[in-house]
Amino acid sequence: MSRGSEFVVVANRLPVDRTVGADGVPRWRRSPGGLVSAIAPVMRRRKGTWIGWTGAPDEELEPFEEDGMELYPIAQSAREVELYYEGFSNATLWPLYHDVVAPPVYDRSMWDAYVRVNRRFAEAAAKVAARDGLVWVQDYQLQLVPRMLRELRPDLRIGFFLHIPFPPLELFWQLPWRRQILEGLLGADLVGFQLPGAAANFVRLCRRLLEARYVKQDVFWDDRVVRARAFPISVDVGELNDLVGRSDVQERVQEIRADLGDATVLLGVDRLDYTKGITQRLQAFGELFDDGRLKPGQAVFVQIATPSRERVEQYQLLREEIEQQVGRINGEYGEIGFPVVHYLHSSYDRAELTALYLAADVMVVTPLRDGMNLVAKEYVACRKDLRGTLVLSEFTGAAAELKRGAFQVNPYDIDGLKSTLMDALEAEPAEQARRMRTMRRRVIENDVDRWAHAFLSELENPAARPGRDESE
Ligand code: ADQ
Repeated sequence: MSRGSEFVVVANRLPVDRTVGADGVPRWRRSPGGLVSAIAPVMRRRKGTWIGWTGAPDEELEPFEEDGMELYPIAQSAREVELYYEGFSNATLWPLYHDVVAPPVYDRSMWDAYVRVNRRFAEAAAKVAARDGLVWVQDYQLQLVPRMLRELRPDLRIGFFLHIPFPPLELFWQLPWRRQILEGLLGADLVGFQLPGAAANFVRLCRRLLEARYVKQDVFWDDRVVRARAFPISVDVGELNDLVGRSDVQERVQEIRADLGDATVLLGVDRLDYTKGITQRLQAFGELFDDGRLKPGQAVFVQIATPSRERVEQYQLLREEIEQQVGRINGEYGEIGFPVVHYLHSSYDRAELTALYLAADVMVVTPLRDGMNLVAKEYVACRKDLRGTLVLSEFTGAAAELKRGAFQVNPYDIDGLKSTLMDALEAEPAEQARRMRTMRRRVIENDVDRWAHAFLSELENPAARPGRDESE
């Protein structure tokens, strides 16, 4: 790495997971998901390096190569994982940025760890990036990196993308370290958000909190122009298309359908997270049986909820609540061998997930707040057959693009959710096809490659456009 990398990605996690091969030897495997598959080709083309954590505490590893990518591991001690990752990232920023649907924890030792770990990432990026290189920092765990990196390496072009929502001023204002976070982000040349509204929140905060001058979504800071823009992320349509075409996947769809009987299948696929609205959707589904609008045998709900952030208290409480709910509904309406809610904790591979999407009649996506929600887009990308309906919360980023084809809901409105579930369940094939076609057009047109390309071209082509200052 003597001349350094022209392209550097900085993310909390490396794009690989540890596995054990058939021979018992530990190996790395590329992590599933669109972000990695969109960025990996760019990494190979541009001699890229990815800086991130392996996911194991107290692990010091030398840089290594995997799948054509240079990987640069960053160590985190067990205490740092507790304070920086589980603490400031996931107990402070995550709830604050998701409409405070759970109370954020404000703790100074968590903040100190956040600063310390962000600095470690920034120093690594400063070390590996080539002169005038491009650095792309990902997500809320690393919001201080742009500024720290700029101080170390003013020659670099720095982009930042936030995968989660960016809150309105009234909420962000709570944060004791609001100024530092904002100044951290302003170290970038380009700050990307999922939606234009989030970019607008950011610009408004720069004006109110820092008294920064701005024109439209360009903020003037430190003799530089920082662009705030929206780049709605998407899914790898090509990969999902290939999976849908596989005979083993199609066979698996038949098996799943046969196992579930004649019932209409509703499906939820989420990380077990309080922002996803899992309790609201289960409550609505349960009440449809209470009201007699659904009968056992007529509909089943398959809820896949992968455990996540299990050491954070709010996540433990949520898990207990959902387990009780599922127990109550099944106790009331299930029969031996035929539960009405199938609640599964496993993490599935892409093929099994695709089979589940294809087996579902109604995909239920009801977050209370979500930056985008890729599950909704994956479902649409898989439904080449133009069957199935999507129930989609208004509070997801995906709703901005899919609202015309989806059955939109406000997940806080349980009666509304119940009626919408029934509408989606009862939609005729012609209506399903009409809606699905509308949604597919958007998803196919704007897939994850297009997203990565849009962000990187904007970052590479700085448009200096001095204009009238709207803040005056
Ligand atoms: P998440 O909050 O994790 O992402 P989401 O966008 O739905 O939410 O992505 C989840 C991904 O994990 C999907 O690709 C899904 O297929 C996969 N997944 C979920 N459950 C799984 C399981 N049991 N087994 C295997 N895979 C599973 C954050 C933000 C979102 C934003 C994304 C991307 O919170 O708003 O859309 O980043 O920017």
